[in-house]
Amino acid sequence: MAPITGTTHEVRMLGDAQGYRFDPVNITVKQGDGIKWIMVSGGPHNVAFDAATIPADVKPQLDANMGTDKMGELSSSMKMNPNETITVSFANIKPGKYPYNCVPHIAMNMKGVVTVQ
Ligand SMILES: [Cu+2]
Repeated sequence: MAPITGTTHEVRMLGDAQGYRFDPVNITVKQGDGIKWIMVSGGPHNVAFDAATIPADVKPQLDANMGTDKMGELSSSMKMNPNETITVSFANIKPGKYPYNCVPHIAMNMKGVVTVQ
């Protein structure tokens, strides 16, 4: 895992009367920053990068940067309780757009995009 050297941004994971969603849906970070996803409501939620869209030369580093709390490649464990978090480092991740989703709620369009500058 390449450690976070910059800012750690926050994205909330929500499920309520307004639907299932990441807030913000789109987030732009600098290489070396991190993102902390926070479980707020309506879990279980997780963070799963779309393996089909992640370049082959990014996949191993991004997977490593998700740490060991995972249920599969590029897919974090489920978070059920408020204030549980998932932190991912974007150190050594080349600039690009990295789509992700919440596995339990992908059919309800719980999707987001991380842009690395
Ligand atoms: Cu979800």
